[in-house]
This record gives sequence, structure tokens and C-alpha cells, in this order.
Amino acid sequence: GIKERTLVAVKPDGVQRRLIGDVIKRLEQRGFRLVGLKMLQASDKLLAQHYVSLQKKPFYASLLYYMTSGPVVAMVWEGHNVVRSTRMLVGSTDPAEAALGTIRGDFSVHVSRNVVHASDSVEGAEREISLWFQRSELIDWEGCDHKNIYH
Ligand code: DAT
Ligand code: MG
Repeated sequence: GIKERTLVAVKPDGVQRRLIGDVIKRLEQRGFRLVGLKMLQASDKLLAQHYVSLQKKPFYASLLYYMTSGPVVAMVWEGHNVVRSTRMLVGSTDPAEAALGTIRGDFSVHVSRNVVHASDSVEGAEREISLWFQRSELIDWEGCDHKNIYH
């Protein structure tokens, strides 16, 4: 439905490299709606929950170290098929495999510094959004362009 939501986060490398605006620009111009936004220093506890499925990976410790190395910008975006479309817009996990025109394909080189996070399923998005945001931090609003983006 058009109320589908996804979690996007500009990772510490993206923040340091001044790419927050580029990430927001691409999601906005696609027609998605920003319903939550904050900058934060993510805690180990939050990231351990966020990346629970990667606990056994050899890169897990360095991933958490990197993700806590500086501020991240967490966002919730809403729209029709926003989870799948945002994954397409972000590109493959390894920037070497990411198509040009995607965020990772245009702005990154190495898998361990791939600029942005995006939820990979609707269920995953719901889980991640509830980890990163309080309900009161999400704003339900309708854009004046709604009828031009949808039918
Ligand atoms: P994605 O971020 O595309 O959903 P993922 O969930 O498989 O990818 O992994 C989460 C993050 O972990 C990924 O964005 C970067 C890091 N990562 C994944 N595979 C890695 C690897 N082989 N070496 C180093 N970091 C890796
Ligand atoms: Mg993932």
C-alpha cells in the first residue's frame, strides 16, 4: 500500500562526506515522503538489535565499530513499494556490484563504507523503525502533490 514505510540511515561515512543531502534528494525526487528524521550517535545496544542477523559474521565487530564511529542520520520514508524501491535506489551491498545511478554505485567503493542503510523487507522495516524511532517521532502528513504521484 501507499502507507508502506522503510528505514533509511545515512551511515557515519555518509555523514562525514556531506552526503546527507544527496540521499534525501534522491528519495524526495522519486516521490517518497519523509515521515521521520533525526541525527543521533547510535549506541552499541541499538546496533546489536539492528544487526542481530549478522552477529556471526566475521565483519560484525568492525561493522559495529564503524557504525558507532560518528553520527548517523536515521529517516523513515513512506510510499507505494517504498521498501523495494529504496533498495533499488540504494544499490547492491557491495558498491563494486552496485549499478551506476544508485547511491552506493555513485558514491562508494568498499562494502564496509557503503554510505547508507535501507531495510530489506516490509517486516524488517517495521522491526527496524520501532528500534530507531518512537511512534511520536513519526509524522503522518499528506503532501499537496499526492494526487499527482498517485492516482
Ligand atoms: P545491506 O546493507 O545491503 O542490507 P547486509 O544487511 O547484508 O547489507 O549487511 C549490512 C552491512 O554490513 C552492509 O551494508 C555493510 C556490512 N557488510 C556486509 N557484508 C560485508 C562484508 N563482506 N564485509 C564488510 N562489511 C560487510
Ligand atoms: Mg541489510
